[in-house]
Amino acid sequence: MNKVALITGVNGMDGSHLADFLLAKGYTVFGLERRTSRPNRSNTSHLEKNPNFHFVIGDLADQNSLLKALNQSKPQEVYNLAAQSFVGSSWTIPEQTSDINGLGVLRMLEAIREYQEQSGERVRFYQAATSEMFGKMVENPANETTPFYPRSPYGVAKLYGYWITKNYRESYGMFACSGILFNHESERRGIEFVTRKITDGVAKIKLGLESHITLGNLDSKRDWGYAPDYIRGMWMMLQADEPTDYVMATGKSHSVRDFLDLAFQEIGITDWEGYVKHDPRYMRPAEVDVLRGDATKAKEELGWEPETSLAEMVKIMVEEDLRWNRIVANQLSNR
Ligand code: F7E
Repeated sequence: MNKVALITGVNGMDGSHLADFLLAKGYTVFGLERRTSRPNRSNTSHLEKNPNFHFVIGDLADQNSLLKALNQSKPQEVYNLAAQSFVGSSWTIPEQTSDINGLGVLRMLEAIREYQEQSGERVRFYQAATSEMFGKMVENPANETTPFYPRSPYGVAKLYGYWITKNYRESYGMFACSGILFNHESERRGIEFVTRKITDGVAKIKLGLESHITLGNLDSKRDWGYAPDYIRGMWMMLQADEPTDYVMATGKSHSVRDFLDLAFQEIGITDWEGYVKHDPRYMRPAEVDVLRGDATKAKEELGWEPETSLAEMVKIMVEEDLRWNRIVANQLSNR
């Protein structure tokens, strides 16, 4: 019989890539979606007619809706990818960030416990933890034993999600694990994140639609990988014999400037300084200066490794943003 998975945050970058990945593996996939007057399905509209894919209404802020979603979908695997995922906004809405990214994980774990008890079925649970938990980086590169030092309400809330997942594994013997994923990006990334902001901006500059990109701190460094590689890692974690936590990273760190170099190269510009403006609005009250991960455990135990280089990923993202911006520009000029 085909496996069934429930994905929270299915409309996001990771959720939509994971849905594609699991459907290709023959899963039936349920995607948890919050009730809104106009759902944002820009990453998932292609799934609407797939007979093996179903949206299910639910919210990490509403415990009972999670139990209902589990009863409706009857999954063997639950991937908790829903979150307030933008670090910058976590200072503006710290309480909501903590509620969803922290307590939301607890609500899902409790719902799974209840569902398991009622149905007699076993569920494997994946929690989307993050390199933001390392924040100030006590050790570089960071691995699964590195002490945490979060630098934002986002990182602090995610740390609760990580610990409660570990605690439910140890308290109740649940198959529950966290993927401590370093930054991963794709052409489906939200436009507010620095990578997509840059590739979209570069595409608009190339097409004559914009004259510059406005950014904050260009010196911060991130360990950037390609999201579909990390999605494969999430799935591998839930196929393992034993539940445990894994760091997933490329092991290489690049600055925002390096990313700008690669993106502008794609449109034939080497001297990009004149195209980038600075605005202090995009600076953070406390910055994570550098992130770099050591994914040796995932490589040795799961055989996981990232396959796409940063340059390849930037190329994919710029090409997709050129394609998309051309379509929008043509539509506007035909009006
Ligand atoms: O910022 C700097 C900014 O917002 C990256 C999320 O997936 O990865 C992501 O969090 C860096 C920061 O991602 C702008 O200050 C400069 O140092 O793209 P970001 P993030 O904060 O690293 C982690 C692993 C997650 O878990 C998160 O959910 O870029 N930066 N200028 C800027 N950042 C933004 N957004 N916009 C700027 O204009």
